[in-house]
Amino acid sequence: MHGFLAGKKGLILGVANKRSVAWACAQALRREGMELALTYANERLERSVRGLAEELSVDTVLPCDVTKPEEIEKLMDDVRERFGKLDFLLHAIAFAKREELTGTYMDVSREGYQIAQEVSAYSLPAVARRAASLMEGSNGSIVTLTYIGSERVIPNYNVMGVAKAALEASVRYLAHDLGPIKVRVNAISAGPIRTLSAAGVEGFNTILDKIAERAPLKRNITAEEVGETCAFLASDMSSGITGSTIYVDAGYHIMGL
Ligand code: NAD
Ligand code: IMJ
Repeated sequence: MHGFLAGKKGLILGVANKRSVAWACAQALRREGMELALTYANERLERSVRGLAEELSVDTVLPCDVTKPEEIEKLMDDVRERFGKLDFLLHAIAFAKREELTGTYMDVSREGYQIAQEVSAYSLPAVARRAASLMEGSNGSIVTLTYIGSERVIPNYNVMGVAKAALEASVRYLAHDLGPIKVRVNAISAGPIRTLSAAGVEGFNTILDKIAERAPLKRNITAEEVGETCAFLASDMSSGITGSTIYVDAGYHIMGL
């Protein structure tokens, strides 16, 4: 298969359904010739993810709930067996309890804070460490997804904003750790996209309207645009970029007023 990712092998964590940002990334990576493995978080998602994998002629579909260390271990063993090496890892995972994503941040519970951090932030170093040994000597690339709620206050994003701040800091520390073995680590800060993770967010339509009004490009972004940037960061075209957060947000983040 031709394309600028031909010969590369990638692992994608975070496909749930057709709307998932990770699915748009998978499509772009596959189109450019990358061989892929997809994971699903639990049995409820297995059918959906297997169906999507089939659409892209991806035949490696493996379970991985990132809160279970033995599942991460098993995943990387299976990837080693299947692929022998790894060139790319996409981390597109976030979770907080729904009750934490409304009201004041101040009222965050100890448990709610821990869960958001564990699933949305700790999971990156947890998978990166195990993926890194498979990436040695292959100009590897690791990409995660973040949101501007890590740097500015977005009402209701609350504990997720704090977890994304930790995630972005992790990108920098991981870039420093893995630079010597030529593995790059970057984040894409995406504008709002209507996915399962955005469903039920209070005032989501109003947020989309405000972005279209204020962002330099006067519109919202698509999951496909995130997919294209993901393919760029996976490719050797981005060989000089590591530790960065790249905005795919129609320019919204530059605005002051
Ligand atoms: P999504 O709901 O499709 O994806 C979230 C994924 O996280 C799902 O596949 C889910 O299975 C997975 N997940 C949750 N808990 C997990 C666990 N314990 N183990 C393994 N996987 C688990 O929604 P999405 O919008 O595509 O989200 C993907 C990423 O993009 C998230 O990190 C999100 O914060 C980020 N993001 C989304 C937006 C947006 O507006 N949708 C904007 C910026 C960044
Ligand atoms: C999420 C909450 C509040 C405001 C929000 C979002 N805005 C956007 C999102 C403005 C764009 C989506 N986003 C960037 C996320 O990272 C979502 C993470 C998320 C969503 C849910 C919903 C369902 C649930 N738990 C969740 N955990 C994390 O139960």
